[in-house]
Amino acid sequence: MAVARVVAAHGRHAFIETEQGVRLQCHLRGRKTDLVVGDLVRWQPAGDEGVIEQVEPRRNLLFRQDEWRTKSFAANLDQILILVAGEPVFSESQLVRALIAASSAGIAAHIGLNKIDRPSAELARERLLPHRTTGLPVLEVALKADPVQARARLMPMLQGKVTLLLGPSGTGKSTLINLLVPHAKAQVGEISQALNSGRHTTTSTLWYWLDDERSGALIDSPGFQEFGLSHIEATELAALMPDLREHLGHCRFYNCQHRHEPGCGVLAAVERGDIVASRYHLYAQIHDELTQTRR
Ligand SMILES: Nc1nc2c(ncn2[C@@H]2O[C@H](COP(=O)(O)OP(=O)(O)O)[C@@H](O)[C@H]2O)c(=O)[nH]1
Ligand SMILES: [Mg+2]
Ligand SMILES: [Zn+2]
Repeated sequence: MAVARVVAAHGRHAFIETEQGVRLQCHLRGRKTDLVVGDLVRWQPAGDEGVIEQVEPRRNLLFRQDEWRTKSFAANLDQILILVAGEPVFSESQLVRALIAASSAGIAAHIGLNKIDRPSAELARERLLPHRTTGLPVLEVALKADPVQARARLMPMLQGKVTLLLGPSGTGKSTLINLLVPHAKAQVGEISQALNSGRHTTTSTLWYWLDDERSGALIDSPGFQEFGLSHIEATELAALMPDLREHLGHCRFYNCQHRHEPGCGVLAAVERGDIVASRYHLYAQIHDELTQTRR
């Protein structure tokens, strides 16, 4: 059976791309699972459409989960790029949540700071400093104001890789796609038309090739807001935040939750200023959420 890649998905319906580069509509046989962009599937032709018989095991899967539902972004990723800007002001909580989800899924992350032509970039730069300090790459660009430089800064990181693009709306994701993806509209025209017709008017997650050789790809995805982390264990949370992780292993109690315990190495690091207080507050906030959520 031929193997193909899912380039757009809606539940058990999907667009796949064959190894020859042909895109066609498919549906998944049975009720096994939902399809996700980036999935590799085994399929067979059925009329002018296709039937997916099997989803290959996923190398990784990025998803968010709240009390009520799980929403997958994409599978089999090399990395994520979270695009933020000085305006609209980004939520540190959302950014941290996306980074925690990526870390938990074993997916490398980069941050892109867009609109550095604007005075508001200065404050954003400052807010990103704790991330930069943990070794997270922050690439500064002005996708619209200086596209040549933006391309030069982003392409080396994107080339030959599958990258999921995330970020709040209004930060420049579409601008990035249009700048870096050749024939972006043509690549997904038919697909977004089909997926957005009828009742499914939400914009969808879509796969774009970065080059004609089809070696690198960008996946554009909505849904950065409300980044639920119910799938994370409260006890593993600290290890998923690099600046906290660095101070683990020095607590008096082996099962320390780093909240109010005496002799806690993390709290001591916050005292000393080695962990930024606002970062610790986010930890405490998410930790509360994870210990209170009904499982
Ligand atoms: N000042 C400035 N504005 C930009 C830049 N890049 C994008 N924008 C603007 O930001 C707005 C939102 O961009 P868009 O790509 O639609 O963001 P999306 O919602 O993330 O897809 C648009 O008005 C863009 O023209 C930039 O480098 N500098
Ligand atoms: Mg957009
Ligand atoms: Zn502790």
